[in-house]
Amino acid sequence: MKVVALAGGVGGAKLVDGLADCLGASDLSVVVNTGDDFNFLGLRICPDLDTVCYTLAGIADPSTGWGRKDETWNALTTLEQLDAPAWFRLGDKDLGHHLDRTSCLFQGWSLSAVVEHFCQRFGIQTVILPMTDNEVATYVHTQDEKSLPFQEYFVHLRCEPKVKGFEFRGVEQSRPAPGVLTAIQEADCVIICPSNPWVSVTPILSVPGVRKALNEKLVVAVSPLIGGKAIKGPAAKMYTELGIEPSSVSVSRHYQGLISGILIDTEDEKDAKQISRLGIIPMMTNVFMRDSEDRKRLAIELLQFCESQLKGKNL
Ligand code: FO1
Repeated sequence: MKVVALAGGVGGAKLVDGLADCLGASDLSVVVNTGDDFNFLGLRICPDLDTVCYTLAGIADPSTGWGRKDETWNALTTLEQLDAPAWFRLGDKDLGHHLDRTSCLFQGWSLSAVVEHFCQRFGIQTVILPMTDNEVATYVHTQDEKSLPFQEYFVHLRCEPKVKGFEFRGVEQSRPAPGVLTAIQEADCVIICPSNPWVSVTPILSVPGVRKALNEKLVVAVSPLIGGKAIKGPAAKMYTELGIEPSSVSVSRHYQGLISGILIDTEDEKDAKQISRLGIIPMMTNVFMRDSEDRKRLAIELLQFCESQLKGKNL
């Protein structure tokens, strides 16, 4: 079965890791959010792409999910000594990657070419595609009338400001990166990973042409919320601040018209009826991924769910 996964940060990377364990390299393509990308200290940083790449290369920091394992922090210490911006913590190994990417982009490489080069050098066989090669920047509009670049909100201000809405600056003029639409067109099913629906998945869906391509496909999501709480990150807080109850029903509603099924946690069994009423098939399982066995187990269950839906729809 050919699968495309739409992924954001750490939750997305974990599920992609499980899927890569179950599927042949030519059967999995991952389309990654680039709305979180930004310039810091003159370097181009692509956090979600790096999280997915580091995870698949087996070099991600297991304690944070982002950054490199066995990292050292000499450059960061120097930045702190110099009173330079150090709120975004870049480790030494990670920095090497940012230096190379920035230099390649400066020489005229596309972002997808930079990612492909990294994958070749670090032994990643899964196809990893940025959602676009154009610059798109997520801004968080806050209830105190500010418009914050995503990492400023997420890391510098620790998600403290109350959100009012989101903007994906540049997305209307962007084009899907080479390979994105073809991967979707050739896929038997598309999986929306348990990433933040507002700031990780919506930017991907907003790239012109992506939603239209998805409308032709079987699309299945995995809820990033368990018992009304986000597994990681500010998704639940965002729902509440936007006046929406954080629940797997709300996640289903978020993707209504796009998905035909959703994996929710057994803790949210009470939501199943309401989700079915939206015309979406819920499946209950343990959605939390503690270790690599959980990642694989969830991926197997998800692929079986997709297969059963494909049979049901005669696709
Ligand atoms: N997240 C943090 O909470 N604090 C950091 O200092 C931080 C640094 C960082 C460096 C490189 C990288 O690839 C990711 C990093 N992240 C950090 C994670 C990142 O901000 C988020 O995971 C995503 O943007 C949200 O999906």
